[in-house]
Amino acid sequence: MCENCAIKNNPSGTDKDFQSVVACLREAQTILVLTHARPDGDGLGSMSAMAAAGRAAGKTVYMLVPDTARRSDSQSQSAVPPRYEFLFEDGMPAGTSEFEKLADKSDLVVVVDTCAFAQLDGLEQALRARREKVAVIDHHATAGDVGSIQWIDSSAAAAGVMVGEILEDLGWPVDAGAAEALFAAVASDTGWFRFSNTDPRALRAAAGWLERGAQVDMIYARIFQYDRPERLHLMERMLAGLELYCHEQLAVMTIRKSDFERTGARADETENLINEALRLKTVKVAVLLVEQSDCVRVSFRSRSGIDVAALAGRFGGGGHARASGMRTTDDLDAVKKQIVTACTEELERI
Ligand SMILES: [Mn+2]
Repeated sequence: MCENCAIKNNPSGTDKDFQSVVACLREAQTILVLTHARPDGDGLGSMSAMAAAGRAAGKTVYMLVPDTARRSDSQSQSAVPPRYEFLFEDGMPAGTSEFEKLADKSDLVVVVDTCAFAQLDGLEQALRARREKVAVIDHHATAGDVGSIQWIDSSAAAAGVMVGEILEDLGWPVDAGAAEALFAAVASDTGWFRFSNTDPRALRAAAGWLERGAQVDMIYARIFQYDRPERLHLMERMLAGLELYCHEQLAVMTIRKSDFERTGARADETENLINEALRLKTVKVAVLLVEQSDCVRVSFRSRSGIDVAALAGRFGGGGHARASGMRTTDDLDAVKKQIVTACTEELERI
């Protein structure tokens, strides 16, 4: 079923790329799967499903999440945010310090949901040194050259859709747990099937995961109804500081170090908060600036007409047309000013 949509609908990736990744996975006996730093549901769900299915197929599979940022930015114990811990009941992913050891034990290193060294904190050198055995599965428009084999399909709603198609082709067993991880991946990146990237390919894949036993209400509760009061208080402060520009078409929000200190919220608890600004009917572009210990992280979302991947690109970032991001070590207020100017130019153009 999935093969029908997998290959024909990927204008930016090719059938050959898909087949190359499948062939490497089939051949490898020991595999290290990793995703990007500050991981989201798509990266974590894709990684978890690939590990579970690979192990069920008799492979040895290790998982890893770069965690150098975590040490400075949050008090949490792991690079995996608590709302996604249910994806790792059989064991948590390793951290950056174990990369070389695990990569050298593995025949294949698979990077999911990113193709940018900027998202793989602290691993660039070690990955480059092993490039010949690195494969990438990603759906971001801003592609890098992390792997010697790469299947990049920017038309895929989530990396989870692509991983599902790969597992289907490999014939690796996808049990209820793996199906849940894939569903969580796609549900996260589509905002629970609300964003414009929601397409028949993603919905058909999701239906298949339900058939395999994924429990939708449980996944929803674990991802979206798992907040601590600290996160709601952080949101309260963020909304209190909401600024609107360009006839209310541009929404800008900030979360400062002092907001984390006052509320006790963690850096990972800012995930999805930017979407709150899109409740406003006039807003076409939303920007959230988050001040962290060593940098300012900026997220962009757009509703239509504006390519925020290009906007973030002006500041050295990237991502998707409707969702992108960047990082800078400049002062938050100075960056905000530059971004408001850039967004205003874009909004005046359309
Ligand atoms: Mn993704």
